[in-house]
Amino acid sequence: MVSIIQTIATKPFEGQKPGTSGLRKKVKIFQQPNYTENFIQAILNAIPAKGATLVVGGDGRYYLDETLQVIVKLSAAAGVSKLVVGQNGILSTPAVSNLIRKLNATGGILLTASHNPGGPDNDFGIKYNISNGGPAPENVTDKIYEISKTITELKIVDTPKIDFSVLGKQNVGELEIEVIDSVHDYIELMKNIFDFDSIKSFFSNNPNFKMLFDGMNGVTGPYGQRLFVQELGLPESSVMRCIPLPDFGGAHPDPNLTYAHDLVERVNNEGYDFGAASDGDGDRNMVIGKDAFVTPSDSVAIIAHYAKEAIPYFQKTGVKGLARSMPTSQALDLVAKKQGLEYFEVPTGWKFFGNLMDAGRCSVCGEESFGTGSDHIREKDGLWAIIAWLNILAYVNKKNPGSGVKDILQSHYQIYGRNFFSRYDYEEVDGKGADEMVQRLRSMIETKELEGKQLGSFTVATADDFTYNDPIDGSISKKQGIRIIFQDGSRLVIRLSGTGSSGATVRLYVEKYSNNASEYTADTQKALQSLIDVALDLSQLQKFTGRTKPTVIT
Ligand code: VG1
Ligand code: CO
Repeated sequence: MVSIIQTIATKPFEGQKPGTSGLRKKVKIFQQPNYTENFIQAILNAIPAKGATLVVGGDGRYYLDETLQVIVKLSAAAGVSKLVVGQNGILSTPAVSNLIRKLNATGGILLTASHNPGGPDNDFGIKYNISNGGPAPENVTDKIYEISKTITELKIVDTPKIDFSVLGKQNVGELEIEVIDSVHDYIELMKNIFDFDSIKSFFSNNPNFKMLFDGMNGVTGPYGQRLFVQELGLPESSVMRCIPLPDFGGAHPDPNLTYAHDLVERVNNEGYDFGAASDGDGDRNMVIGKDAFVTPSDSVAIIAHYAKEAIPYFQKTGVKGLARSMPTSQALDLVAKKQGLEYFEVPTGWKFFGNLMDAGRCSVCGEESFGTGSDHIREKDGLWAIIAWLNILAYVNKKNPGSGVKDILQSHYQIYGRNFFSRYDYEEVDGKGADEMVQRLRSMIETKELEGKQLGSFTVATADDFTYNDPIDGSISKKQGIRIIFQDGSRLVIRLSGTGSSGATVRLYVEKYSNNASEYTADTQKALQSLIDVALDLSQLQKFTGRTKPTVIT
């Protein structure tokens, strides 16, 4: 059947500029007539879409269903060959990345605002990923944005509503739509990467070792259920909040000590040895143990340390190099140096790791924002990191029975020293004040007045606004964050978030290194207090934002 393509006039909307990770706005904004249509059309025009195979899915948040129908109508008119969609539109971000690669697809459209809250009054998001499975790089997102600014018409095929609950193929004119099982391919991938047998024997040899996974009412619930209960044979009491809900049950699906407090409390009060959570779309992770919190910066360093010894995937591929985002602590660099590996410091946002991985120069990478991953896909991968920790626990327990998360942390510090790290987030502050604060720091950097300056007990070595020269494609990304590095290697970083949907979010990152073994068990906030004082004083954050306290401390 030949479809009838209709042309509908439209007008550009302001601000359809993809941020750190796609276009994220309040649902109400996406609901304006033609707003979502315009942005999808801009993506399809930018790809271009004729003959394309696209993987489509999201984290189940409110407005997913409506957007899926828009994608079908516009894709059919744009000449897309095939849409591969998760059942009920459900696919985690890592699962989409895997499917794009596995199916040799042209790209994928991800319907998520990740860790931002969902529901009619909260956030929705649309992100485009390219054929390597990773977030579109800036030249592609810039193109999408340019098209969105001048768009005048939409091309649609008006079709009855597609039912995404039924597995199998259906057609809209020339467009084939295949609805697939949301979790199957991803589970297969994990089983090929990790040593599931050794994890299973670890649990059966240690019947008292209990774990708890929190899906936070986000997309990873069904994946976690399948992995931990079906595959690893753990009891149902090992998982919680595993059904994706359109508003995440009113929770903020961000796995950190503040927003995952239900998990943290249960682990503390009910005697769990290992706790883990993932965010709305499944790319973030948090790992905690009995009396232990693993900072994401330590987590990626520890995974890199054990990768080749403990994880079958890296035994096959080797570990080619390591990379972290600029604000992430330098713990990973120490592992790279010891292992004689190349390492890279890239701007915030996963898209910068993709080039390094495609060029075979990076195997394991991470961000301080609970993002950890490897070159098995081109997104960070929450469940991957959680299973990596189980795999490492199983490995370490073969040599040292009874080792828990805390022991693994401490033995890492014994080898490398400890990089104390914390992030302060000031959410939804006044945008103007935040900009002025950053401008003031920038001008202090330009005049070089900070260099050599004594701030508290710290002396500034260098200060800059981070610029990244991509070693693979030569692209240059400027103004990626204010960085103040002290003579003892401690660092302060201040940048504005690129993922918020209203106001500005200021992120302040502090890092201090210690190789004094008597400090390895110290409390992070206490260890960092003097540096935090310096940061608040130097930035005059309170004056510019009116905030005396951060919204979240990690
Ligand atoms: C934040 C994090 C960044 C992460 C990004 C997307 O960005 O800091 O490290 O890559 O979110 O994560 P920003 O610009 O707000 O600091 V996800 O899980 O929301 O896709
Ligand atoms: Co996410």
